[in-house]
Amino acid sequence: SSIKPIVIATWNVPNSTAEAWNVLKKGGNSLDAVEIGVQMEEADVSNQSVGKGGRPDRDGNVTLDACIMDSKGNCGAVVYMQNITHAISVARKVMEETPHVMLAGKGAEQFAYEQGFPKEKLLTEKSKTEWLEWKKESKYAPVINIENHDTIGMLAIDAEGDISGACTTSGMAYKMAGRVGDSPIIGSGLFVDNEIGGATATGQGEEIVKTVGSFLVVELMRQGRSPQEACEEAVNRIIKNEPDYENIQVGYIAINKNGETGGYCIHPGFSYRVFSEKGHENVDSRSYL
Ligand code: SD4
Repeated sequence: SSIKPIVIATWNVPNSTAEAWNVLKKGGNSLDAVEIGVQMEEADVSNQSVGKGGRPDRDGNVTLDACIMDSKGNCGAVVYMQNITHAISVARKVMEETPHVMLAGKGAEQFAYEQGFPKEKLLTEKSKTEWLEWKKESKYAPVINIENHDTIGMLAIDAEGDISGACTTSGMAYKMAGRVGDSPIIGSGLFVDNEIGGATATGQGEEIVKTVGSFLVVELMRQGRSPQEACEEAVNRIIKNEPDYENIQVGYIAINKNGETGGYCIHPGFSYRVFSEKGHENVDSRSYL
């Protein structure tokens, strides 16, 4: 007996999972659910790691990364995109309206305007003030402040049993200009295989990319691991490769075709939201440390 519909998301994002749940409960598909769900965080200026209000790069520019993947294996992504709040929806347009998977920078922005997205200023006064404060020392040490890490990755299974996922972020605060993380990279920040399940990631993107984390989690589930075991193995892979792991946070969440879920991270403090008929809860992820 599988649990469906169901939606899970990185971090404690009750509004986003509730929004996605509303789509699923009405019989909507998982692709719409994850898009509408993560849009909430993109529009929320109090979330300083996603969309509008996101922390800028070290030059003061807010640059967004996002990707989306559907149950048929289609995907779309935007990287290093400025001036557009809903990066996830541009990623979906890349998937549906172009022969490509990924658009970057000015090209992504230009495409977004052609698709009717409004130009918006993404740097809020709050994020600007904090950046100016940071600039006084300009200490380029992308130290993981685990509280800062609220990239949203979301996975959903609809009533038909079809799985989709979305991931969207403004990336690491005060990153180098042009830096792209894991979040828009299919297989790293997000991966969905409708036969098996899906996974998505948050935390220091470089480590996730180096281990192709979300693809790894899904492939481990294919080999018979539970979502929990698969997330643990993917984190262990980072621990093995990276002597500096105590200064790094990475978190994975996963769901399998039966609607079983799991999550694991390096440092305590990461949690994920689960919303199904059984209820709506914030689950504290188990951690390596
Ligand atoms: C990145 N994974 O760009 C993202 C960062 C993140 O909350 O998770 N921020 O590396």
